[in-house]
Amino acid sequence: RLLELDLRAALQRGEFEVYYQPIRDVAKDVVVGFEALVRWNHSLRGMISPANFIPLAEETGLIVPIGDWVLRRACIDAAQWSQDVGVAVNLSPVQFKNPNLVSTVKEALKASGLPAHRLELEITESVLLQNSEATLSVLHELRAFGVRISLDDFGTGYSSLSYLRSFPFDKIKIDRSFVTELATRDDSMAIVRAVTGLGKSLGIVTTAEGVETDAQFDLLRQEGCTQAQGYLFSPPRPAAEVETMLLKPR
Ligand code: G
Ligand code: G
Ligand code: MN
Ligand code: NA
Repeated sequence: RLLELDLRAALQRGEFEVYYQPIRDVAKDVVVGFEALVRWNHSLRGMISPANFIPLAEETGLIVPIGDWVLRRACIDAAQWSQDVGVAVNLSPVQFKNPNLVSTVKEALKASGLPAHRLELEITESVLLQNSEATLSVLHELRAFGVRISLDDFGTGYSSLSYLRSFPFDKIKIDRSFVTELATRDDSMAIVRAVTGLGKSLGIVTTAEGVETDAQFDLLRQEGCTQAQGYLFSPPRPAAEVETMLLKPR
């Protein structure tokens, strides 16, 4: 069983690593960015998925120093890439309770030299659920600074549509669960069509997550979805492989 002590030790020992998954522009069929996804390279247990330690990190508050580290690492990495593509970093709702979030983001940009417009912060609907006034002001401040804000896992939480009115998101990420059944279920197809249409009407980029087949990709292109991400192109890979992923034709 994982313990808080293990997480603290991992941070001190530098056992966390950031992997990157490419995000492709559907119409142009080129890589336009990468999502940063943390991994724990445990000395005894090998690579541990964030699904297995993020919940504990959130409960113990350690997601704040871990999330800060991921953010700084991702900005430093992205500033070194040969192309000016974006980098998307996931933010936990717990990180919004930290009054230093805005200054942490500004510091990470300044220290790395990464222009603010290349950083995207991915938040889930649950972020907007908690004390929304403070959260909204943080989001507005970040956006005013030039950072882009994405709504992650769209369609899986509660009253999704109202959130699109509460904040001017730059991007909607269509949850994998809808994309998986795109070619096999009419209702999933209808939902993806509605969300891409919504994105077009509102002037918001749409990104389909979890694209695994050519059939799914063809349907997304047909519907005018802006971007796609998934195993069809590449799983998340170590930072050293970013340049190879940038060059890889589909
Ligand atoms: O990378 P995937 O392999 O297994 O990630 C599983 C889950 O962990 C996803 O929901 C993803 O959003 C989350 N996750 C991955 N990296 C981070 C991170 O740096 N911060 C936060 N808060 N969540 C992350
Ligand atoms: O919650 P979030 O969207 O941040 O999580 C991204 C998660 O989705 C990561 O765990 C990542 O490894 C996973 N993922 C990315 N592409 C695919 C895919 O094509 N299929 C599946 N099953 N998972 C994917
Ligand atoms: Mn995400
Ligand atoms: Na997601």
